[in-house]
Amino acid sequence: MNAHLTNASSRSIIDTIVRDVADRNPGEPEFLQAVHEVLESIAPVLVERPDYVEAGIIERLVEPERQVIFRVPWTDDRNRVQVNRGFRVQFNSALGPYKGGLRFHSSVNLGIIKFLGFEQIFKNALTAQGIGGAKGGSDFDPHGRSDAEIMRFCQSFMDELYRHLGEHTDIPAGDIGVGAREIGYLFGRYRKITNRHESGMFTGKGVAWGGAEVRTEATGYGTIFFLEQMLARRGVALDGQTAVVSGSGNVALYAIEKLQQLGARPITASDSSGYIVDENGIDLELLKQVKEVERARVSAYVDRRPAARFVAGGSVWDVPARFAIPSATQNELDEAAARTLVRNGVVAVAEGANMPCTPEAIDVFSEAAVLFAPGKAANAGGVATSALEMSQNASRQRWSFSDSEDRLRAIMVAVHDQAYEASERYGSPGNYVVGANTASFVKVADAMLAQGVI
Ligand code: NDP
Ligand code: 2IT
Repeated sequence: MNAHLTNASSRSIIDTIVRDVADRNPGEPEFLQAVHEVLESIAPVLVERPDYVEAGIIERLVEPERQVIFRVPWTDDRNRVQVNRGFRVQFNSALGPYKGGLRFHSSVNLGIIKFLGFEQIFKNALTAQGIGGAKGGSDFDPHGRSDAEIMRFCQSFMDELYRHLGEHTDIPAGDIGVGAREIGYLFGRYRKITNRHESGMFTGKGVAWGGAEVRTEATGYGTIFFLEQMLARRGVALDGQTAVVSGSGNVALYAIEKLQQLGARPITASDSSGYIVDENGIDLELLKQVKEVERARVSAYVDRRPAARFVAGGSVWDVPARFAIPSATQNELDEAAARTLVRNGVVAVAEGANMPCTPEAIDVFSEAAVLFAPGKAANAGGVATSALEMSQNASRQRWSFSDSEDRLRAIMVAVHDQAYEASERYGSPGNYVVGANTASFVKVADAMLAQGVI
């Protein structure tokens, strides 16, 4: 059966599966968007590999191996009981233990966690670090909560989640709303419940207690390393050019830092209240002070930097620049924003966030021959460095900052090259969406094929 798949029959198999996924997962538009993007890319792979179709690889890939939803009750500072919902979606473990971050944000629901977990399967495959894909989180909103409230929430969250975790089973890390502070409380509670100091069951830990050098910087740095590779292939310089960056969290701050180290001039940052523009280049120490130390809104930056301006609401993509680094959240850059960027002369877009560009925006970049790096490739440096943290924990070693950064850079070069080569092999040279999706899909599919129907 299926010995000779044509392009048309391979597309029709994919269309049927996409329809089936839509029917089986109502009310989960982000998950469908992520599935659609991956499956759209892999038709040329199926033409060559009818054995994947016969083994039901795609139908199995789009169904998580395990999904956990749980109650997270906690008491706020006014002694009122609050109830949130916790999630962990263990999507695919063909390549290694489940690995992926936790997101605490009011918008979190099952569909969001499934989209993130699905993306994580392919991203993790690209890193070549032997890690499966997962994601978790809660609809808890940390904004404005005291440290004590954050701690009580994290402890209650871990009271349920711990039974599903372990260094050989499932290893979480941070994502939106989960940084060093939350990881500390989560890790501490896990230790207390299990009576084990199992360093490798969480990544993104403080460097003083088992964390890896460069993990904090890794996602932002890695995104810019990927950008550097894309530009080098086209002979475009990074040095001296302007960049618009969205977000002002972990990914955005360290994307800005690496852009500056490489001689570029990032001129924006944002949060859900609006964006700042500083034509002289962002003062990173000030921005870190505002966001990481004071945990204030991004507008506080302009109070101490009179040459900069704050725009409430609005779109940071209205600011003209050569490069765009969306680093806040999904679907933050739509078709209209993409057209504005193109009109203003953007030459490359690298996704620091997960799925920040809508499919229509990606089409605009593609038509305008703008270099485009999809998140599952461009932001893979975060999880790749998490895997380096796991290696160090397992071997009780500590690698220096510069050694770790060299390893991160080498991984990002390899991620770039794999994606580029696959884009050529499957007939879309320079299309990194096709390249990243096909290169990673083949790795996961081969592992699933070898391990039988499970
Ligand atoms: P942080 O919580 O550190 O920062 C998130 C930033 O994005 C904040 O400035 C936040 O503003 C803004 N933001 C979040 N949600 C929204 C929204 N709905 N609308 C507008 N702005 C929003 O998160 P990270 O920097 O860690 O994550 C940013 C992105 O990068 C996410 O897509 C994440 O999945 C992805 N990513 C993260 C990795 C990591 O290692 N941390 C690894 C790979 C990808 P505000 O405070 O106002 O909400
Ligand atoms: O989206 C991501 O890759 C992350 N939030 C990081 C996951 C990890 O396990 O380091």
